[in-house]
Amino acid sequence: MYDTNYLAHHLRSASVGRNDSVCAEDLNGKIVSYGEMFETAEKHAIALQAAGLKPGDCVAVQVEKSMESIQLYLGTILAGGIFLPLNTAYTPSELEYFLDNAKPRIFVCDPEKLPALQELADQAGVTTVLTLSAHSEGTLIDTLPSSTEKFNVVARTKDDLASFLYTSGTTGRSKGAMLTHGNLVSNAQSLQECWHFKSSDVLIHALPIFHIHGLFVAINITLCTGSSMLLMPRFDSEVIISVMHKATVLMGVPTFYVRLLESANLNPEVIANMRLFVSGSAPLLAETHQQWQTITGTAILERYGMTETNMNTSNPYLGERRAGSVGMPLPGVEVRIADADTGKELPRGETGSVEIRGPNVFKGYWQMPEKTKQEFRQDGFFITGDIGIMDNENYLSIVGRSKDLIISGGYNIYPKEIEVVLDDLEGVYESAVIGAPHPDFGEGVLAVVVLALQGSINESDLKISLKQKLASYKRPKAIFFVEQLPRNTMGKVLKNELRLEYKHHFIQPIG
Ligand code: MCA
Ligand code: AMP
Repeated sequence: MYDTNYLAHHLRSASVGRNDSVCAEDLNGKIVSYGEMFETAEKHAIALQAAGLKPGDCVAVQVEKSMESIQLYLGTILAGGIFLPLNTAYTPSELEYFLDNAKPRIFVCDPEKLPALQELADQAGVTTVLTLSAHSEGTLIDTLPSSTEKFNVVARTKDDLASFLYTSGTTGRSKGAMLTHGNLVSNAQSLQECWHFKSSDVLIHALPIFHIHGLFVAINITLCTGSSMLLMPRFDSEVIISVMHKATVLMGVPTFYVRLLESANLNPEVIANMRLFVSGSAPLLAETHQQWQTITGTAILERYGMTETNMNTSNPYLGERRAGSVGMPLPGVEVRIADADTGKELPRGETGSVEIRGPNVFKGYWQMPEKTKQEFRQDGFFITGDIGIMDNENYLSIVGRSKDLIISGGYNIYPKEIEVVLDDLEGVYESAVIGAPHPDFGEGVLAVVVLALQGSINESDLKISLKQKLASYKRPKAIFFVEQLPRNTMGKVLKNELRLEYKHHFIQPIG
C-alpha cells in the first residue's frame, strides 16, 4: 500500500510490475533490482521502527555511499521518518551541532566513527545509535528482519516533512531546511519531464548522496521513472569515461566537467551512447561549456537550484543550451528578479535579487521561525541571496551573490564559519576568509590572518589545529599573514579588496 505515503508512492509507482528491472548497479557488478531495492528498504523501515522510530521522527545519517545507504533513505521514508543526511567529511565537533539541533530519534554512523560519536549522540538525546559501513556491515544490517510480510507503509501526505538538509548561513550557524514530500515529488516530476527521462535511461551516479543534487535530483528522478543508476563511491574521470558506453545521463558539478576535459580519453566516440550531461550546484564557466562542445560535440545542460528550493531553472532539453545561463523556470516554478530592498519586480533585463515561489520551495528552517520570516517576502517569494538577470526569452543568468558564500567544487562554504573557528585559535587576533578563482574547484578557500603576536605561529600550526575542527573541503587551501585587515570607515572588513589582491593566487594570469 505505497499509495498512502506520498513520496514513497511516487518513487515506487513506475517500477510496480517490473520487479526484475535493474534499479542500481555498482562498480563491482553487484546489481540490485527494483524488487530487491524496495524489499530491503522495507526491512530498513522495520528495523528503524524497532529502534524506536515514530512517524515524524528524524533519522540522522552519516554513512558512506552504498546500496544500503539508499535503502536506508527509502526505509526512513516508508516508516514516515524525516531523513537527515550528513556530509561524511564532518568532524565530531561539526556533528555535535547537527545532532543537538535536529534532535534525531536515531543516528546511523560508520562503525569506525562510533567511539568518537556515541557520547555526542547520547548528549543530544538520540534514542538509538546504529552503524553501517561502506561494505554493508554494522548493527543496522544485523537488525534487519529476514522477511517483510507484515510491513505497513506509514501514511504521509504532501505537506509532511520528508527531509532536513542543513545549509550554512552568513552568521556561521547552520540552518535545517525542512523539505516536504510535496517539494520532492513536484521537483522530480518537473525534471523528469524537462530532461526527457525514460525507464531505459542509465544514470552515472558519482555525486555524494548527502545533498539535494546526488540524493533528490539524481536518485528521486531515477526511481520516479523506473530507470537505473551506475553507482560509484566517488568521482573518478577515467572510471566515468569507461562506463559511458552503457550509460545515457551524467549529473555533475562543474569540477566533474573540468576534470573530464583534462582526460585524453574523452572524445565523441566514448560519449556516443550518452544523451545528456547535466551541470549544477555552482557556476559552469562559459569556457568549460564551449570546450565541452568543441571536444564532444554536445552541449552541457546547466540548471540552477538551492537546498531550500530544490531545482528552480534549467536550460532546455531541445532548445538552445546557453553558456553562462542557468536556463528558464521549471514548470510550476515562479522566478522573479526583484529590487533587493523592496521585493518589487524589476523590468526585464535589469539585475536584481533572484526570488522563487512554487511547490518546490521548502517549509522553513527547523526551529528558526524568525530566520524563516526574514528570508520570505510577504507574497510568499523566497529570497535566494543570488543576484541575477533574466532576458526576454526567460533565460536566467546568475551574475553574483548578495550572501558571503564560497562554492568550492559544488560544496557551499560560509566564510563566517571558518573565521569563527580561526579567531578562536590561540595566537590568532582576527581573520578574513574569501574565495579566490581556482582551476579545479571553481573557487578555493583562502584565509587572511592577523596574529596576536607576529611570528608566534605559522601556517602549518594553523592547518593542524583546523584539521580537528573543520571538514577537509572547508579548510583554507592557502593562509596569508598580514599586520591588519583592510577596513572601511565603519570598521567593516573590505573583502572585495582582499578578493582583488589574492585573485591570482590559485590561477596565474596568462601572459
Ligand atoms: C574535496 N576536497 C575539496 C573538495 N572536495 N576541497 C574543496 N572543495 C571541494 N569540493 C579536498 C579533499 O578533502 C582533499 O583535501 C583535497 O581537496 C583533494 O581531494 P580530491 O581527491 O581531489 O577530491 P575528490 O574526492 O575528487 O572530490 C572533488 C569533487 C567532490 C568530486 C568535486 O568535492 C564532489 O563530489 N563535489 C560535489 C559536491 C556536491 O554534490 N554538491 C552539491 C551540493 P586534503 O588533501 O586536505 O585531504 S549543492 C546542491 O545540492 C544544490 C541544491 C544544487 O544546486 O545542486
Ligand atoms: P546550496 O545551498 O548548496 O543548495 O547551494 C545553492 C547555491 O548554489 C545557490 O544559491 C547558488 O548560489 C549556487 N548555484 C547552484 N547552481 C548554480 C548554477 N548552475 N550556477 C550558479 N550558481 C549555482
